[in-house]
Amino acid sequence: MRTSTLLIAPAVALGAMAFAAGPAAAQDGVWVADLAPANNSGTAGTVMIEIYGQQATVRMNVLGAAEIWNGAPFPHGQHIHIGGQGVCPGPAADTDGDGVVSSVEGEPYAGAVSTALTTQGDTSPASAVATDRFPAGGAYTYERTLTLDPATSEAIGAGTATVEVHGVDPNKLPAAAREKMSPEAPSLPLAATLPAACGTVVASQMSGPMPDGAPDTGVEVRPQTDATALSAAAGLGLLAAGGAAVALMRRRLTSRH
Ligand SMILES: [Cu+2]
Repeated sequence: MRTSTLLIAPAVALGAMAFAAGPAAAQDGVWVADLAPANNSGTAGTVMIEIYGQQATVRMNVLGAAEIWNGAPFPHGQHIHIGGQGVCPGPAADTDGDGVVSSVEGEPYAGAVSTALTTQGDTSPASAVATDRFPAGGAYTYERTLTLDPATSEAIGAGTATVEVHGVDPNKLPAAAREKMSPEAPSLPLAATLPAACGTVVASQMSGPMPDGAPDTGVEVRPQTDATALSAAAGLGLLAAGGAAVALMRRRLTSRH
């Protein structure tokens, strides 16, 4: 990744300059999260959240996720969580001793759902378990531009927001957890909503939040172009699998809709 980071440096610098050109909200800029496996899932991923005003473009690349659920691609609920400490829960959060940390047990650490990163329609917490409107399968990319509510923007700026991907292969769970039902969706097995990967949302080192007191040059600030964002993504390792593979995954994802 070192080589590609060097190669994209000029493009990233251009993106940073675009953000520095005028007044902007404190959260305007590029935010990222590295998703680490939770609950023995083997799931990992990267998240980039590009905020401009109330609009946010969320890009995700998730690998190693549970593949099949009831003979169909396993749907993966994914959310921005706020209201906690902005950290991912460790094993000590397993208060009922079933060997896994549910979303409810993890809430004091990672927070509660504030934004459902659905593929279409509503993105409010009401869609937290809308299993028919989330990405599915063992590996996927996600991209959507949505409106962030002010509390979520503030939490991102304060470093207390996390992103979680849910849904773990039941075979990877301890016996005590395998047969349980989900605390947040009683009609679903616990495995369907269990956190599979989690990461804290932090400012991208390539294009962080605005410093205070930036001069107003009168130049209109525009969101980064896709090309710039993709270049930044390459630097993060988002495209580690190669542009062709990501393009293929994206085609698969969009062909379902
Ligand atoms: Cu979640």
